[in-house]
Amino acid sequence: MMKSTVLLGVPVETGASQRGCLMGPASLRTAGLPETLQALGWSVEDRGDIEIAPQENMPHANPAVHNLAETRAWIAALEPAAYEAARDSRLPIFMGGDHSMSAGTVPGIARHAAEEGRPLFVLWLDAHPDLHTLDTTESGNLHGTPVAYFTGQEGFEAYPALTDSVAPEHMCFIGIRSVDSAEHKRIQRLEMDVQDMRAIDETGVLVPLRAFLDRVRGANGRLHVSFDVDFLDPGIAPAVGTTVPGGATFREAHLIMETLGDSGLVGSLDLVELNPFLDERGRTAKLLCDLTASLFGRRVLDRMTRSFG
Ligand code: 5AB
Ligand code: MN
Ligand code: MN
Ligand code: MN
Repeated sequence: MMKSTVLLGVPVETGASQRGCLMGPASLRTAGLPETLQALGWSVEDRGDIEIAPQENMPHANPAVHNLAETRAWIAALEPAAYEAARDSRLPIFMGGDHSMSAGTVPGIARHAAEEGRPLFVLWLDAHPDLHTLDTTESGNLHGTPVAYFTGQEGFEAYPALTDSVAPEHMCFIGIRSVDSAEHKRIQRLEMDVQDMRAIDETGVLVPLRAFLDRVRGANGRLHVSFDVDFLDPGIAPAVGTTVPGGATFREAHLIMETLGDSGLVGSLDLVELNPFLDERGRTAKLLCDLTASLFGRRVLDRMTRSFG
């Protein structure tokens, strides 16, 4: 189990506003994610891409909602696949795919955590809190709904029944800078730990991150990290359909991943919303590989030692 990872490709794009996330897993492989992790001493088992069968249209009372049947099928397929990946490896990576996939990966990880007798905590690195229900989403793009679903909010009768949820107080959001009013109300009602970009400007990323990691450690928790490409500033990560200005810098993102790696608390990772159709010569995919490497133990001094040794 030590330093073993399972890679699972999740070519879902039906939850997003633009097409292209379907190519995300291929782009991460082309950028060298498996080899990067192997070079850091990890054993890598690539389980390929998960598939779903073609779906019949499934209407909803909220007419904006679309591709509901596909999302439902992805969740149903992903929950057991994520559970098995967590059972079989130290730190599985779910390569997306749009963020609707986390409505499947997080509940699967939560089931594994419950079996271990450990509470699951989730770090949501994103410009958006993804806290819509099927009734409140205005765009109807279901990549805006996973957190409301897996924290057990009402309004998800059309998604698979949730077996293991994440407690709202076990969430931490960093990078938030685009919140819809229904999401804002939910954040206040659930008293969630939401660090917007202003908080990052004021204190830097380490103050809220360390406080959260202390909570995870204190509870003997297991930590899932969900990394949405739009967490990053669009200037360094153009390959995403939902760009919002003022995102995390290159060093803020690496510092978060290095600190997460040092903590030893992370048990699973989603890499989501990469849209290779919008990338520039693979730079966003390569950046995601490097950020993942920071989480998996690559350190600047080690690199220097190697390059000068
Ligand atoms: B992402 C928005 N709140 O509901 C909506 O990229 C954006 O997974 C959702 O964070 C963004 O459509 C979903 C306006
Ligand atoms: Mn385990
Ligand atoms: Mn997201
Ligand atoms: Mn987002």
